[in-house]
Amino acid sequence: NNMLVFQRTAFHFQPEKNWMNDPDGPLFYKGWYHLFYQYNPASSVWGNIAWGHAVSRDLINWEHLSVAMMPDRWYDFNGVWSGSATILPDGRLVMLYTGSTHESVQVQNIAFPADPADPLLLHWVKSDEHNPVISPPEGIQFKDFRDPTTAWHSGEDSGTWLLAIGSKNDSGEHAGMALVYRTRDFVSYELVAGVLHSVAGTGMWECVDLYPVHTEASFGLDTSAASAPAVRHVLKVSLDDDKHDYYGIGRYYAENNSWVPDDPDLDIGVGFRLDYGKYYAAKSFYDQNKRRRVVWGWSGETDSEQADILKGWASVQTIPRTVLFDAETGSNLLLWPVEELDTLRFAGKNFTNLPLPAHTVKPLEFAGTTQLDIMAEFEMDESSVKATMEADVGYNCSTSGGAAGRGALGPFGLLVLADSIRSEQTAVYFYVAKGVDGQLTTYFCHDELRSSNANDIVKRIYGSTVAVLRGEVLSVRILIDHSIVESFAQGGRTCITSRVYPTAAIDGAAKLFLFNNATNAAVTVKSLTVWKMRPALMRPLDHHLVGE
Ligand code: DQQ
Repeated sequence: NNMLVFQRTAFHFQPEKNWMNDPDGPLFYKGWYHLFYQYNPASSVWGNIAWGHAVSRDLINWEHLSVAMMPDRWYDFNGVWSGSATILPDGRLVMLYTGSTHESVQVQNIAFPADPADPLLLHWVKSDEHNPVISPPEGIQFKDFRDPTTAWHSGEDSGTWLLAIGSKNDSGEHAGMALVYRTRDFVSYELVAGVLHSVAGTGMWECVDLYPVHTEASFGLDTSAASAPAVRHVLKVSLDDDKHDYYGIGRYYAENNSWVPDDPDLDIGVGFRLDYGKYYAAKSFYDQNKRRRVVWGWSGETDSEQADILKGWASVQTIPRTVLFDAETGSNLLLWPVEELDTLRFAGKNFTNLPLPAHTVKPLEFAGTTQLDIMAEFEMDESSVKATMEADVGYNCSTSGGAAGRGALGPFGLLVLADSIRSEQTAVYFYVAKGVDGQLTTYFCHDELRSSNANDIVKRIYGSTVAVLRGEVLSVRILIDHSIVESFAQGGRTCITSRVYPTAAIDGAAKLFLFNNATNAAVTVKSLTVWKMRPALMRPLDHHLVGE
């Protein structure tokens, strides 16, 4: 089936076949980036979870390696679940992961490279002598205890490490929480009193991530970097209940085991999301090679399980994104595709000052539009903003009319993966609302409602507000890769990932359009650059290439 073949991505990470979910234990070691991932070696639906493994020189081109860890011990018989890598000061590596035991109890286990001199880290040894190293503590349900983080130095003394594990307190509040353990040798652990953080009503916390960000410098920080005036700590949590990744920015106090959000209104569950679309179980790592923090995120399928079985695969990883604190707004992160992605660009074409009056749809002349990187800047005409008299309050991307809805100052943006008659299209757009006080609020959304004519697809309208500071134009970067559309508004303040399954808008039939469905706003596309994207290398490791 042609359509199913077409959905495979060309520059996003995917195993050769079968099911994948969370990214695990990402790290840089002896010249190679390693990605492990939740993997079913036997089929394209979730189950038999093992750790798949791939390596890369640049985070974009990948060589597939053999499965790193299979569920072959009593302490991980029902799955080698998610976990993280810690690189010790002497260069040794420790992998901590959750095992679902033969009785489905969630325990934490350790594994080490069989040969630390092997840059590919091909073989992993689980510590049968010590595993499980942590079992669910008193008062915690045995299925609510998983996904250990990378460990960080506690600061107490150089030999002590701390790490967090996601859980839930079921005493009525349905509070998700992160527990912290202390260890010196990664073999024996002690539960630290209290909880790192907890939020009532959020349910089970999966794939917790805790890391420092610099508030002024544009480089990343090691997970163990000490607290300092210009350092904040990001707490990221994957909420099992609604399958979104939330983060807060705050202060971490090792001395009393607590993380406190800078703004309580932006706490986990109510504040920002790493991505507003189909994106879950993200995990970051500090890339000591390029001194940056990089986050991976899992983008699952939104077609049917039956389609996944026919395709023989399910899920992709989003393009790894660098993570920085947004010094301009002082309140959110900036996520941006790693710079290495730009090496796949070719045949760039630039358009400038394209008028986009209210109520127009314009095709963009550009052939071959299924693997693209697009950067666009929009500017609303001042006079049409001034002429908008009526206040527009309570807009919400998800419950709005999407790209077809009409407000005074939006929606406007791009239609991607569209066929010429637009029986299919995925809309990426801004919507500006003028409040009673005359202030503008900008929303950034994806409308998937017409993304496919197939009838087994979950289609949504995703999005959120995005901060636009004085003097800034509206800007968006869009990555298009067959069945995935990843967008970054205002330099990565708001990100949205969509999975789409066009049936007509494929191959040469896929087109790009600019649209403005506003009733008032006259918009100018100040500049728009489109690049075609080469496929990334993604193949089984050729041992002849290894060396150096
Ligand atoms: N996926 C893993 C768990 C984790 C969940 C199991 C999040 O460790 O909590 O495949 O997607």
